[in-house]
Amino acid sequence: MKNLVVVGQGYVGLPMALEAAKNGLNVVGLDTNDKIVKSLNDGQSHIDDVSNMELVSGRNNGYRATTDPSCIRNADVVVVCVPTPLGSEGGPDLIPVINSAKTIGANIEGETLCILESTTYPGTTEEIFAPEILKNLSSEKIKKTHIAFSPERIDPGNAKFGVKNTPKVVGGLTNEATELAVKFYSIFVNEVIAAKGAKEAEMAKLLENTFRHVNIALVNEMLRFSQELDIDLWNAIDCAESKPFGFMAFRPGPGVGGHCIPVDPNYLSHRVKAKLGYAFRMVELAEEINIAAPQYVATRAWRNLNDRRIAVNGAKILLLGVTYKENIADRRESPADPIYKRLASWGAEVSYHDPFVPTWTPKGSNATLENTENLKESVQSADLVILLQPHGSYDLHELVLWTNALLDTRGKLTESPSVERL
Ligand code: SAJ
Repeated sequence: MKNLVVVGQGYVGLPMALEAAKNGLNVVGLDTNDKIVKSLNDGQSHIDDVSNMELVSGRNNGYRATTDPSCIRNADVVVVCVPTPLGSEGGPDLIPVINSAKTIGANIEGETLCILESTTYPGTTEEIFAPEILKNLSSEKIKKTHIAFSPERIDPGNAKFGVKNTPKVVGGLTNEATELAVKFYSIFVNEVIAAKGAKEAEMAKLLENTFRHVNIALVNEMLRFSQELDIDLWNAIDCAESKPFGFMAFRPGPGVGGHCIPVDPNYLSHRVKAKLGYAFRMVELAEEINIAAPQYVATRAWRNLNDRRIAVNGAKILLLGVTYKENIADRRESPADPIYKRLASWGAEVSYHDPFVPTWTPKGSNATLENTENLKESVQSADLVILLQPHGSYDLHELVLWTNALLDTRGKLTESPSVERL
């Protein structure tokens, strides 16, 4: 097992390719985007979590990128890390997966292990990925083609856990495929866990993210009635967190962003409905609650202004942090977009500050905003500041000193006359 091809050089494929190259494998990164391929070969990373220096050392370890799928002919292992965005019917859009499988089938030569890492519903590897690889192969080649699934567990911005030290789950369509996948990942991952099969490995990933989605929805819903019951849920969560077993703290927020948590659980509910005809109610309810979170923030902003006899129409509101979580630049499914839209629809003059976002066109609006130059001035002159993502570069104490009124949607600041917690 020396020659590896990683299909898709995004935030999942590239770090894995470089880690494998670091551990002695001959690695080719296959991507359809020739600009990305060129920049990778020039040592320019397009991934926040991969520095140019890491990329250059990857190149020195023999890593190269290409758009030419014939590289698959020499591969012992091909790993597919392509996007599976939410499709129009609520399930994953599997076109990139199908195209990758077709490409593998058209170029595969000798004994090859093919692994799908893209997040999808249980059954995809067996019912879609494998048939698209195998359908035009001779029975001889089919015997030498092993297929497995292994969920990606890349956490954007996580400085502590990376490819090597995040345990890897693998599940094959055959026991031999599982064993080969364990052997492959063990070359560059400290701990590899063999699932019963591909479906269990697919389900493990969806369970991980559905667990988060549902528990975030739980505290988001509890926050609303706690506020009306004049109970400080933030403090209650801090207290509950002292329990050393059987509890994991989640905290309310302005909404659930990213391309994992708000998306992956839908794949499961879509599959259950499509195959069994009934709803996965827990996910649907969590979805309903989390989607309403940004509107709840807008309503609390309106109430904060109203309590001070300031009309929201014409009010100057500053949003701090428009990415989907702190300390990263990723804006996918960010709650800032619906919050902006709702406040602007009420006539507020909304501006923003985010060290990671130089210009911002909120989804659903045709306004393009520039990042605020002078943070202190903007905070001081705003009728209301809304802290959405507490990026590490913010000095939260300074914000409190500067602001007339701040709505803290992350429970990071102690309440004071000028600071209201969501
Ligand atoms: N959020 C809350 N309250 C919480 C936790 C998160 O409102 O208590 C919000 C965040 O602000 C964000 C969204 O939910 O908008 C998702 O946050 P996340 O911490 O789950 O971060 P992600 O989306 O980057 O999730 C990734 C996932 N990694 C993979 O799918 C491989 C997830 O499985 C990880 O557990 C998560 O990172 C992590 O632990 O940071």
